[in-house]
Amino acid sequence: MFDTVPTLHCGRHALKLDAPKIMGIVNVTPDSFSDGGRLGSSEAAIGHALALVSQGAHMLDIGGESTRPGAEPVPLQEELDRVIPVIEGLAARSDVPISIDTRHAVVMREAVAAGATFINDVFALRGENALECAAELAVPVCLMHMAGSPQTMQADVQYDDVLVQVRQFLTERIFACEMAGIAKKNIVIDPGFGFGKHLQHNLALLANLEYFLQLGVPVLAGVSRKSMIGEITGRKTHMRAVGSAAAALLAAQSGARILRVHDVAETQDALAVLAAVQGAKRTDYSAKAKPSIQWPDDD
Ligand code: 7PM
Repeated sequence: MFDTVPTLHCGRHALKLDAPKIMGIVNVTPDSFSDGGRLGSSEAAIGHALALVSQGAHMLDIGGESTRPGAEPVPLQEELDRVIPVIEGLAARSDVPISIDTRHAVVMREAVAAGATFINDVFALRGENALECAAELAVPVCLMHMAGSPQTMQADVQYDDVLVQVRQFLTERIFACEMAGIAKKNIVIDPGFGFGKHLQHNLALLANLEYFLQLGVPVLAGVSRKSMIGEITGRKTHMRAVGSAAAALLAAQSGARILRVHDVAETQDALAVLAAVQGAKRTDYSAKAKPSIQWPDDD
């Protein structure tokens, strides 16, 4: 799909996507690291993020939870107060690219000033000034598909063909980015598992993820602990690590280059198995080749 190995240039880091890379999720919300004070929760988030790096995360995604399905919008200043101290702390104390998960241009700008070098926008830069802002910041961006808005998306989910429609949307957003001056080498796409999708849609996307490789930009997949994993396994959020790693592995096998996950160690092990098996792949043999042994007919 790519003439050369796609490489994302995130500030001083060159993220070579020859093998799938792990993006560790760091939610900076009052409930995720609640030990009272603001400073304490920043420190807790930083500690968690550094633990993810030690488990093998190749990058970190910092989110102030304004983009979650069904979430009420968080005031801009609140989002900034949550994420900026964490980005500053991690920029000083970690050596992996830091992604900012936001749909607000102001947050993108402040986050990049604080040390973020990747923008993860579940709204695919459709927010006010977001396209212009991302073009100016000139860092790689992830464009995610979402049907509707975070408040409405699960309300009335209908697709004639989820694959065609999600790919069409992403094609249009890539075009809009290029028109705004964002280089194609700085674009990553994501079908947006769980965002305005039911299980059948999520499964269709995961089963046919190759369909998105034709767009010629790296694919990011985020299936970690999502309701689709819960529906398949019958498990509650914190018991979904194995199901999530299995789903991440399938995404990787279908060509996803970045896996956005909570359970970094488990995903790392799953990817190690994939790499080992891929390394033993014989290219001189194919299932279509004529077998050298002729089996006798059954008759
Ligand atoms: C509640 C429900 C909390 C869902 C958090 C979530 C993605 C993302 C999220 C994704 C990209 C989560 C989601 N999901 N960004 N942000 N792709 N690019 O599971 O799939 O973290 S929020």
